[in-house]
Amino acid sequence: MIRGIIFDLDGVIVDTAKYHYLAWQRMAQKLGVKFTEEENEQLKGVSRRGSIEKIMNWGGITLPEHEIEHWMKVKNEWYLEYVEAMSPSEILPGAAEIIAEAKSLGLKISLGSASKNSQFILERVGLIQEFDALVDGNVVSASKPDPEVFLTGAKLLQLDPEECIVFEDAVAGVQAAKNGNMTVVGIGDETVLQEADFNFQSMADFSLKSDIIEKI
Ligand code: B16
Ligand code: MG
Repeated sequence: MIRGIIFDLDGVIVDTAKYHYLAWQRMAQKLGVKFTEEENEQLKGVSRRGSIEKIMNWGGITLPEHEIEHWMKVKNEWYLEYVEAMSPSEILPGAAEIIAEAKSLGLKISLGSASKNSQFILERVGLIQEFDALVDGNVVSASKPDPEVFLTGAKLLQLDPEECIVFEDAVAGVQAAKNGNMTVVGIGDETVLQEADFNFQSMADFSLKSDIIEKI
């Protein structure tokens, strides 16, 4: 029986990938390396450190540890300038409705995100009060596809993994949920997220009860 829902943040509730892109691109320009939108796609669900390591790798550069730390800090300050300006109008289509449906069904709700800025983002878009638990990059150390982020969410909701549904837009996130024995709904390109149990192009394309819960 399903008792809880765990939402990824970027790509499921809000599109912060575009702000990560602008901030990483600004850093890449300062470092004199190329960084494309296609490469940014590959950073979805990847931690901040994992992201800078990939960008250095693609650009064919290495940096000493103190410079890596410096650029992660500066990139995050630039990123937060964009987040600061976010409002509820940036909630992705359907996301608020699915959260409301989950509440009306009496389900508990957790976040399961790699971001260390998740609380601030949820505050900016006015959804923070909907969550019973927040699990993000400040709480867990292992990156997706390790299931730690989702297993911690289930634990905080006092549920078994089998009682939870995860919503994810990244391949590593779908794998993390499967590795944690949870039902996973892939949001986005079905051919990319083929390991998910259910696939929808967006959060606006289904009803939680009739399209997912009643079909498990
Ligand atoms: P931060 P998610 C992820 O969010 C993003 O998709 C990824 O691009 C970002 O690098 C990561 O969070 C860390 O974010 O720099 O804010 O700590 O999809 O796991 O909600
Ligand atoms: Mg995501």
